Amino acid sequence: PVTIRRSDYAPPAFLVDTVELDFSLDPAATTVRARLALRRNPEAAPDAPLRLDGEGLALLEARLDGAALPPERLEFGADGSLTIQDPPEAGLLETVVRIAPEKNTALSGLYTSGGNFYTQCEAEGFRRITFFPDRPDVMSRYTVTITADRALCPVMLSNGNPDGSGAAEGDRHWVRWVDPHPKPSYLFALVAGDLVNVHDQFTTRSGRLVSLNIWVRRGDEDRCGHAMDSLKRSMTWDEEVFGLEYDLDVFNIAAVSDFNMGAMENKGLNVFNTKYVLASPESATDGDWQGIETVIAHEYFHNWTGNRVTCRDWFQLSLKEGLTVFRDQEFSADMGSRAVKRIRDVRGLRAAQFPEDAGPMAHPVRPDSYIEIDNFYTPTVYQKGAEVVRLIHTRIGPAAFRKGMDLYIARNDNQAVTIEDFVAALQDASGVDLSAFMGWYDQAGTPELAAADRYDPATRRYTLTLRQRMPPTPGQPRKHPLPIPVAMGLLGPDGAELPTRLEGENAVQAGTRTLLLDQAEQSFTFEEVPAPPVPSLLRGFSAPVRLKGVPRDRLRFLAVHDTDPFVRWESGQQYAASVMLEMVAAQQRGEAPGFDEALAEAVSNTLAAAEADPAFAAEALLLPGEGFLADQMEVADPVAIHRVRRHLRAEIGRRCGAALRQAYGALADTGPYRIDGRSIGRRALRNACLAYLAAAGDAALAKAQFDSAGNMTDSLAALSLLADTDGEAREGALAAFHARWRGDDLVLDKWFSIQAMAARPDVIQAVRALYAHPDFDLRNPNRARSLIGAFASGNPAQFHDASGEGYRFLADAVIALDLINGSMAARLVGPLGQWRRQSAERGALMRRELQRVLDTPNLSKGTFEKASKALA
Ligand code: DPP
Ligand code: ZN
Repeated sequence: PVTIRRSDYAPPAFLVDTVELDFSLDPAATTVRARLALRRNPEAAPDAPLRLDGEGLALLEARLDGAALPPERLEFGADGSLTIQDPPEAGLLETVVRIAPEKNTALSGLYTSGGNFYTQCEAEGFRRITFFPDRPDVMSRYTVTITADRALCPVMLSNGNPDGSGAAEGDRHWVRWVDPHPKPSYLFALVAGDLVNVHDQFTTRSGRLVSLNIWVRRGDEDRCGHAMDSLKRSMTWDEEVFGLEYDLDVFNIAAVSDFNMGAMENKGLNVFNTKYVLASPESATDGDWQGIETVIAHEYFHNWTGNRVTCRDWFQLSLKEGLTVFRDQEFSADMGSRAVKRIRDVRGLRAAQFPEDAGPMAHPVRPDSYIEIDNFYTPTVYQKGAEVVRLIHTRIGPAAFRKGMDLYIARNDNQAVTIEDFVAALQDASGVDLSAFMGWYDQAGTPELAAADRYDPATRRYTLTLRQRMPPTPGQPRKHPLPIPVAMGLLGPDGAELPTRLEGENAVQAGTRTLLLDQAEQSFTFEEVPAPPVPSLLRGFSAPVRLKGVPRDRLRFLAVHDTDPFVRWESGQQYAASVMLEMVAAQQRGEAPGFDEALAEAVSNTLAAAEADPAFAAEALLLPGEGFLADQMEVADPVAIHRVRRHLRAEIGRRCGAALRQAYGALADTGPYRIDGRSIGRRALRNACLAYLAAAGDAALAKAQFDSAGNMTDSLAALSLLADTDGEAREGALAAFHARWRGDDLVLDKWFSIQAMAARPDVIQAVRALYAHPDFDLRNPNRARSLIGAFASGNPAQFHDASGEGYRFLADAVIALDLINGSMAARLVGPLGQWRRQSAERGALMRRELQRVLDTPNLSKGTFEKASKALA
């Protein structure tokens, strides 16, 4: 497989101003006629060849300006591409190809799902539909005509606005779609089939009436309300916050149950995984409702950050993804509790991105090279990319950021640009030199931040010294310091926030201020500090770094007193993590685990104050996750971590039983089911209490909740606790859940996941049995993730079982899946790559399985890249 390098970028040889596509749909044999108005790119080398990407296409016809191209002018590449010999400077190239959508199990290009047609073209799926320069810097205007059997495909959709329809030969009919906006091929979409729509409308600020439609299978119409509401809220928010309006007369969303990703922002025709569209109170959890709001917003926001202004090449992926995640995070923060949203996002970043940065696939937010671009739709490109945008936002402030965004869009509209173009706009609008921030895009790894301080009572000066250090990552042995905005404040001995004045400033500042650490080490001296303060650092998690070495007494103090809710939460978590890591060490030495009273005290305090903000209290009650703890150990010990966490939960459940039971009872919902922030927070808190009580041995309460639950959140919370237990209640609940929900794929996914993540010694056998279950289908990405992904990523103690059986299962599944859908297989192989963090024995077993994957004939290049980099 070939490595593509960012430094090799060259402009496209030919541009395509317009594309006309005629589809004649048939599941077994679809023909695609493409007319490309080509011209040589004045910015490319004058003799660059006319090479069109293609993959698995059967070419039926090729004409240039109306004349058939003789075979000697057509050169086919081993990768499926087509090169036209002696190309003209400009001309109309017409090709006809045949493809078989029903055989397309990779779900990239044009495929069928439940008898309907869908496309997925990002990143390189368009070449599986027609011959084309399939790269984002070729932007074209598309006219798409679709013909199909009227009964099979009553609905036929593509990008842009509708432009006519009519009868065709026999039982067929046609529709035409015209997209007035130039776009790259990865934003092309086609959806056709027997679909029904939920309709609404939206009037933009400047008066454009937009028809909104969500297209689903018959029977799913009544589960689209939340997605539609989320869409309208997103449209309003983008107008109000960024001044960005929708630019077509229709906005279509189509939901499909076979989908590799969460959703896709195709111009005017978003295609969504059903998971992020369909929701009813009975079938969706609170997490699902929030996921829908976020993903709908994310894809909608791409219309400007991604579609109108797109990426020059795939190395710039974070230009659209990091920025759009930042925008959807801000949207969700505005729709609910900003503090809780931030806590959740940071939790997610640490669970997925920090380990990636510390593992074999560590890469900068803007990677330098790749073999398979699908492997770079990562937490680093998305979540860390969003953090980097946030850093700049923090550095220049919201008003300058908005000015910078306006400038970015004004300068780059309808163009394919780079991350430099983005940073340049923010720099020019703010007047702040942002050049050093490019380091965040180009350097992989998570910086470590440490603080030391000194208070001098004689001069009342307080000096805070901040240090950064960055461990090496694959291919980047040496790192340079990055600019780290450290939002901070000082607390007095009584816990009150002190006003601050830095040496050289004339006036004191109240509240949070931001220090910029841009050297390896820097000292900041505060004057007129009345007493030795406690510093509160990294408020709101102002940079994606690991803050190390805060003493436990300060963590306890900050957890109670800090004015910043993020630091309050964080300090509690860090305190618990430090205690738990010590318990893990004791466990490894064969000592009794012990118990730190402060943890029970913290739970009691949290419960006592929970009424003010139940969602925050629920976050504070959760102990640090097993992955988070493993990530802080030199050599992880997943089994010991799991035991310690279980032990601690049981102890807390026992010691705080009365308070937990009392809170559990008081939080019971009496009224109708509601999904507002407060109701969601109350359910989260109540279920956190239930989890502690169950850990302490009270399975009856979980069973009672399962039997009486009126919504999926409560039902699933109880079921996941029962799944950890032994005996009849467990079997009965799992059987009842299956019987009730076997017709609902999204809910059945949860049934698989719960069993895959259960804390039981026989999970591997159970997972193997579920793999053979009649409801399991390896070809459906959601189902594959729900079993294989949930087990390998969500059940570290069992996945890392000393027998190596967990590793063997994952490798078996990856090898089987690679034949069907290489991109999904590559995604799932990841956990085996973390072998360096495991003991020598586990590491050897993991490497053996990686090698077995690598030795498989005809491995997809994506899985090859993941497995070979993991072994390197
Ligand atoms: N569908 C993916 C996303 O929206 C890739 N663009 O992030
Ligand atoms: Zn995106």
